[in-house]
Amino acid sequence: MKLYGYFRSSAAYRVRIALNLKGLSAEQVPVSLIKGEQQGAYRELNPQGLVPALGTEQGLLTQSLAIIEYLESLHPTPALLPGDAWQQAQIRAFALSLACDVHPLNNLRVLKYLTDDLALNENQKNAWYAHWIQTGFTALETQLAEHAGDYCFGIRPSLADVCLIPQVYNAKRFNVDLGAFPTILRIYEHCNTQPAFQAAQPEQQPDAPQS
Ligand SMILES: N[C@@H](CCC(=O)N[C@@H](CS)C(=O)NCC(=O)O)C(=O)O
Repeated sequence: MKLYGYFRSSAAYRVRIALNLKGLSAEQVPVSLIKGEQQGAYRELNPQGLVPALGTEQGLLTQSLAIIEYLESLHPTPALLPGDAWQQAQIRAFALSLACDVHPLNNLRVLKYLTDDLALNENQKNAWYAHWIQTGFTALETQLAEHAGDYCFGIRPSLADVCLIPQVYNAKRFNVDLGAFPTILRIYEHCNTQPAFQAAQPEQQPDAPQS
């Protein structure tokens, strides 16, 4: 398998965590978003011009959650959607809140549109970014009170953590005030003590700048 990604891409980060939790490996193929490579030859492979994408023997699979559910079907243990139908749906709903309601509003191309086309300045762009993080996280923090343990849903990592950790990483990079979200931060800290999450961190990726 080949994973087309970028070290700072939250969506690629999700897939890296999922691969690591399942003990799977994929050859990483960096697509530099900062250099605009997603608009170049890569687009012939993936017309969406987004990362991640998973190269498989059957072809290319796009969309991080589709990729993760595909991996889950092929390698059911350890489960990222554990439990009965109700529990699985709850985990999926949590993950989708991040992947569908928060992340797309703060994606690189959206932020670039705000600054390059709508002429927002850096402060306005950052206010937009923080607003959508705080709106999304406020709801998730409330929901976590019902089911959080070390992880979003109890004592084992799930698709919820796979989506949450990259989003928190990104929010920190944009200096968003996360003081109102102690449970989210606690889970973030805990996950980052775990090897599968550590190995997926942006700084650990082959295309990350060497310090
Ligand atoms: N819904 C997609 C989102 C993919 C996505 O937005 N990827 C970002 C990086 S996190 C990207 O490739 N952005 C390129 C751009 O905005 O030009 C998924 O979950 O895979």
